[in-house]
Amino acid sequence: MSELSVGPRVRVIDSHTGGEPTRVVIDGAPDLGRGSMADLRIRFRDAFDSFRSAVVNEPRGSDVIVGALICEPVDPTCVAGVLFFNNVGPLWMCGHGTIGLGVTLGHLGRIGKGNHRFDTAVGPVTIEYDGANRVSFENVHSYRFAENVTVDVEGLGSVTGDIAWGGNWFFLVDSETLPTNLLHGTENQIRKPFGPGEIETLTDIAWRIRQTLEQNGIKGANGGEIDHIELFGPPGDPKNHSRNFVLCPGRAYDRSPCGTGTSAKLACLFEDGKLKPGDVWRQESIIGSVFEGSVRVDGDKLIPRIAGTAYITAEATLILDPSDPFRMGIRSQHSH
Ligand code: PYC
Repeated sequence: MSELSVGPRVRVIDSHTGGEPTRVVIDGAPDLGRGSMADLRIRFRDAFDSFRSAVVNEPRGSDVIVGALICEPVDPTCVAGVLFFNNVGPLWMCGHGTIGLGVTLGHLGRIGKGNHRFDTAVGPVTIEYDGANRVSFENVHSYRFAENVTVDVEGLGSVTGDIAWGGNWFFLVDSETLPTNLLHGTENQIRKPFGPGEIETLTDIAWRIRQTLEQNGIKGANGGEIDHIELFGPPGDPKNHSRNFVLCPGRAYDRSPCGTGTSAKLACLFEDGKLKPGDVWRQESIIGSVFEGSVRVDGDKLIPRIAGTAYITAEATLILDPSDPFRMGIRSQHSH
């Protein structure tokens, strides 16, 4: 198995979930061999990074696209295995991508209305598909790992947040608690509710927080890298509970409310006694798209359910011309 076994043509289906794109590879992916889904993720990361870059990076893609490689599931109760990846590497799980994959497999006629399971690098997730554009999924067990962690961020001062797992690691910060010189002002400052006009400022703040966590060795459980930063504040639409801004590992912001990020948020709300099992939490993204979230308790585990809609945007064949110097994509400047 090597990158050389990657053919010159790769068939993909593109969709977006609440504005956030997913590119599902349906043909032409490398054979990852056998092993657990976590093993396959490592093999994909270590042996097929150029393929990842070819699929999602420029000139065919962009920093925003999340790729989904479908493979044989390890768990026989699942209809598909899936590995998610972005502009800088593999993700553990992806909520908007799970919704996009459900709608993509429905579009291809590979699944119908009803319940189905996908095997991911962090375990199986169950989706419910309405046969058209709506998918809800039960995520993996989500939890808060550390509460009120304070870091001194260069240019910002003291910032406090929670570390939580929702299928990826998140540092969640209430934007209302950011240093007051950033809040409710004009130039380079954050309005309430924050909106697309603040994307550059929010990106800068979140990236500084991310780098500070890294520099200080602040991690999730088992040394997990905290590579998603979630800032939240009041909603733009009073029908919703909160608006968030999620910065992903490769410095692109999530156009959707982020399925794993909303799961992490639900875990924190639950642990704070602000959300009961069955309550519906409407999470808005920075562009105003909405996921509905709720939780159930299974023994000592908290299981979030996230619902959203996805739309197919393209059916395409990527051509990896051997004479093209950028055949395998242009490396993101935010790669490690
Ligand atoms: O929806 O979980 C998500 C996600 C992670 C990164 C981008 N979207």
